[in-house]
Amino acid sequence: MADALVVIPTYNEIENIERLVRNIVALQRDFHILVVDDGSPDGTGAKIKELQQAFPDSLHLLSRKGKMGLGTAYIAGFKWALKKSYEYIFEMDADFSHNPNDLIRLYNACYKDGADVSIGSRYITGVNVVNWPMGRVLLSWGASKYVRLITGLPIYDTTAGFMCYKKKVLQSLDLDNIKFVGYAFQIEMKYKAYIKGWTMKEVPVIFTDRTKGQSKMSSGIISEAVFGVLKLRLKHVFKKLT
Ligand SMILES: Nc1nc2c(ncn2[C@@H]2O[C@H](COP(=O)(O)OP(=O)(O)OP(=O)(O)O)[C@@H](O)[C@H]2O)c(=O)[nH]1
Ligand SMILES: [Mg+2]
Repeated sequence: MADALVVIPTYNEIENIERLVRNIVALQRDFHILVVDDGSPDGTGAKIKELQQAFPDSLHLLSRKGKMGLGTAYIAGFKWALKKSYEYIFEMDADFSHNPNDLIRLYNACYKDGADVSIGSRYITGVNVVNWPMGRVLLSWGASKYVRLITGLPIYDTTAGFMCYKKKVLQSLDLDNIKFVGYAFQIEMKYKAYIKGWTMKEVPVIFTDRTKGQSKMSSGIISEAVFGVLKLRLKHVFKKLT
């Protein structure tokens, strides 16, 4: 039985998902996969069901009715994972922004180096982002700086979505009380894990912009992050953060 599960939220990723699944299954180490699909109109969920014939033990699907946001998809995936015996639970995008080979480096940061949380980080050594327009790079890099300043979170890439959590970390967080859905979700999870005292290690990765499929970025997601971070900090100051 594999000890690692990669949770991949999908919405309309038909152009990416099969290749991604095959890449992960072909890795040296055994990773199981849980795709959390929000009823993608392009048939991403149906494609996973088809691939399950080839990978019945390692590929799992959680189908939800409609698009409910990245944050709630991860929470549903984490809850699913905690009912099984996985020790290492990963977050990963479906669009090849995250290189599947880096899963092993994230795994080792927890398994060998003993971190409780490992983070695939774009900003440890400058800015390791390929193909993003300058405006988007500045937004993301600036957002990470802003979050560090406000929260004191000792992480360079605070909005990273390529991560590994040890089971005990997810068990220690009140998953029903995670409030945010977009980038702020990533910040909230890291901040709450940090406050609990879990150790975090950043692993440098190169992030590549999607070449296939459509982006789901929106201005709502950005403003949630800007104000959400202030809210998190204030709640912690007033000891209301759970
Ligand atoms: N289940 C689910 N998955 C989602 C939802 N929104 C985004 N995703 C998935 O979350 C991952 C990240 O979303 P992206 O659209 O790549 O967002 P991004 O990385 O900020 O933007 P781009 O890379 O520019 O597209 C992808 O695998 C998406 O398919 C959602 O509402 N539900
Ligand atoms: Mg993306």
